[in-house]
Parts: sequence; C-alpha cells; structure tokens
Amino acid sequence: MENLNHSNIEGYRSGSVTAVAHSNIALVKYWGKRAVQNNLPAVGSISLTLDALYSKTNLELKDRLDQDIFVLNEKEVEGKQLRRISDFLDLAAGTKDRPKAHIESENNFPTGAGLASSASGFAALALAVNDRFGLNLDRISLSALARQGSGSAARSLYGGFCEMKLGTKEDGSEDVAIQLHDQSHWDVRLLVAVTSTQKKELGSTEGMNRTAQTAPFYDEWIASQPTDLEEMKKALSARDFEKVGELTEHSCFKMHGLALAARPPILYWNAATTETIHRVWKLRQNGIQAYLTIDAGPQVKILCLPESVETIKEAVLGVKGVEHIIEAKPGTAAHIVDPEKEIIL
Ligand code: 2P0
Repeated sequence: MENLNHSNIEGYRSGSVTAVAHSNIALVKYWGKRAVQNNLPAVGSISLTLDALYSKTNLELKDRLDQDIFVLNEKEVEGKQLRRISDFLDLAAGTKDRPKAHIESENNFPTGAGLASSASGFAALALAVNDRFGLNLDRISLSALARQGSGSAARSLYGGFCEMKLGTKEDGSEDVAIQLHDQSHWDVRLLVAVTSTQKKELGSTEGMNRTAQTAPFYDEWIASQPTDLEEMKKALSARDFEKVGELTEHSCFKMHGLALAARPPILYWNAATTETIHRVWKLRQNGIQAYLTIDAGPQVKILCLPESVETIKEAVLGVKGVEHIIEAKPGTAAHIVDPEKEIIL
C-alpha cells in the first residue's frame, strides 16, 4: 500500500477499506463508569455477539479535507456526533495532525434505539482505522481502542461469547475484552422484539452517569457484579441454559432497578416492553425455556434455544405494540470485507 504524504507521519494508507462488526447484547450488563477519562467501565460484563445486526463502515483518508466527513445511513452527521468520531480518530492516530477521513457507515437495524448501534459502529470503525492508519493492533488492543469510542464496542470485536474485563489501572490497559467461546460453542437464539424504532431520549452515557451519581444502591451494584460474572462464565462453559437465562434476567432487572432509583428516575421501557416481559414469563410458566433482557431502550431480547423459536415468536408477535421480531444467532468477529460483496458472514 502506498503511504499518504501527510506531515511526515508514516503508516497512513490510501484507498478505502470496509469493516463489518456485529452488535452484541450483554448477558451480564455494563452500567456505570469508574472514570470518564479513557471511558473506563465500573464493572466487567459478558456478552453475546449477534449475527443479524451489524454495522458496515467504509473509511478513506483524504489529505485535502479540512474536517472529517461522517455519513451515517446515507445522512451526513455534524455537531456533537461528528466530534465524537473525530476525537476517536485523533485518539487512534495519537495526534490531531492526521489526514482527515471520509467515513460512510450503515446499520442494518434502527440506530440509537437500544440495539447497541454504538457497539457495532465503533468496533467497525476501530478495525477500519487500524487498517488505514497502519496501526497493526492485535484484537485485545483493538478492544481497548473501541472501548474509548463506546464501552460496549470493545465486546463487538469478537464473535460468540465475550467478557469485558474490569481493570484497575488508570490508563485503561487492563480494561479490554477477551473471547470466552467462539460462535460455534452453543447454538442459542436471541429474538429481538422491536417495540419502537424511535431514537431514545436519554443516551446510555448520560443514563449511566446519572445513575452513578444519584442511585442509592450503586455501590451494591458494583459489589455484586463479580459474582454474577463468575457464575455466568461457569454456566456458559457448561451450556447450562437455565442458569444462563436466570443470570441474564437477574442482571437485566438489577440494572433497570438501579436506573429507576436514579434521580430523576430512568425508565427505558414502554407499555409493550412491560407486556412482553409478562408474555415471556407466562411462556416460562408453560414450560417454554425463554429468558429476557432489555438494554437502554424499549426492545425486549429473548434468549432461547432453536426448538422454541417459533412458539415464542408467535406468542410475542401477539403482544400489542410489538412491531416485528429479529432473530439472531451467535455472530462472528468484526472483520474487513470486500465492499462489493453483499453477503456479510
Ligand atoms: C451493556 N449498555 O452492557 C449495557 C447495558 C446498555 C445497557 O453498554 O458510554 O453505548 O458509550 O460507554 O456502551 C450501552 O452503553 O456506553 C451499554 P458508553 P454504551 O451493553
């Protein structure tokens, strides 16, 4: 590859690259930061990468641009959102004196609606930047880079099941994600019951910061997380579906209970979210193994095994306000693709 002629900084590459990263869903949730500097999470987390939801990002460095250009879902983004991207590129380059980037990104699912678009988006961007800036980062270092764009993005570098570690150092070098099991470990399914495609009113960063500052049970949340993480790792290794499901629901409701205890309270649910929770619990009473989780948005994500998919879909599509269901399997790691090829693996 040919280097761009830019301020004597070596390594920049001309031409464009396209990266794909899948979204992920936390089975043991991340909520709260121990430091805003370097975006350091207050707790570790465990996630499942989802094949059906992804961001596809094309990046090209251009010497002649005055500022970065970021096009998301065919619309040019400006202001705060663009600054977040530019800051991330400065951080990756280690300098503001870098060639500007023209970035075009698409999500194949609603953006900013609790479906982890920032996770897949920043993971894809980290991979693309690594390639064009010639950084040669390994996966762990890429996860640390992606984390600084968005905490959950660190987990989208990997396929299958993944753990985001809680570090102790201020520089964040220990706050990295590792793979626990690849996508072939276990054929579970995650059904996303979409109850609204509107952008959420309160972003995750603001939501978790308010929770940390005002929720009276915040210290207990932090203190109880290591046990949940250990139990989840054991249950995943053993493919113990009931245990994984029970822990997943517990972590979800602990996080949302905590957010509700913030001042003013934080509630990401709508009426259909609540109805769907009851529908899933009813299914379980009737012997169907289905467990749910909810993120910073009103969608309900139902963890199940392949044999229960159709029964659950039928029951949940019957809930008033459920618009449609996205079915996902464990997805692959973030990767560079041929932009001409439509099929995303
Ligand atoms: C998670 N969420 O573990 C939790 C559960 C939402 C609910 O990580 O501030 O966009 O960019 O680090 O990663 C969403 O928050 O927050 C999130 P920042 P992020 O998936």
